[in-house]
Amino acid sequence: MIKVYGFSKVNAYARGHTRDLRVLWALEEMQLPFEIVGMDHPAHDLNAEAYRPLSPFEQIPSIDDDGLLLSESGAIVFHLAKKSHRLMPADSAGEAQVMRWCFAALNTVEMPLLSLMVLDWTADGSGGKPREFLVGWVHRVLSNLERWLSGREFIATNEFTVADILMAHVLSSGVKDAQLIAPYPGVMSYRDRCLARPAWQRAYDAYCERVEAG
Ligand SMILES: N[C@@H](CCC(=O)N[C@@H](CS)C(=O)NCC(=O)O)C(=O)O
Repeated sequence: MIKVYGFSKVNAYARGHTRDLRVLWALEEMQLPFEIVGMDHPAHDLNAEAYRPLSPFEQIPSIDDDGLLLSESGAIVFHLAKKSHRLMPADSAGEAQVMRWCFAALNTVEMPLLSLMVLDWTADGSGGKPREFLVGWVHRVLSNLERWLSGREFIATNEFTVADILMAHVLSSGVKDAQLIAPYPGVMSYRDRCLARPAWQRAYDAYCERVEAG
């Protein structure tokens, strides 16, 4: 049985947005059986020596799939898709497109969104040039995404894939300021279409019931 290491307790700001939700969503979509190992962030469960083989950077999510230890949300959902033959095309050209968009979600899109979020947490509010630069970077990425999504239902192929899980999660958890995404109706409706899936709702509701804020 797949063991998923996910939060049991995490600070209130992060609760509901953490990356274990990507894995839990994928597992719900794939209908794979799993058990959760709850990790208490304030109690430093992630920093335990025993956890390092699963997650070298002491982070969530990770999995133990019958002895295969994996971290990195992108690697985990990709592995699960290959294993279950779900949310992944059977042909290698289709698989390459899914891989392309998994990397795009985590590298090209998440990077500017996360950088801006971190600046806004840590800055004194004066903004200035660094913020102006990051906002420009975010708009460049979102406007290109808007163009790509025009006439497309999903990001990588005609079907919903694990790339959509990563992209939709990045576009929801990575955007704290609704004004940033407001000029991109195609991106917003794509994100909302993905988040309307029953598997996301089930994963999110179970997470909210289980994970404490602290
Ligand atoms: N690149 C990693 C990032 C994982 C990550 O940032 N996890 C956060 C939670 S969403 C975490 O464990 N933070 C706790 C910490 O770093 O102490 C992935 O996609 O899985």
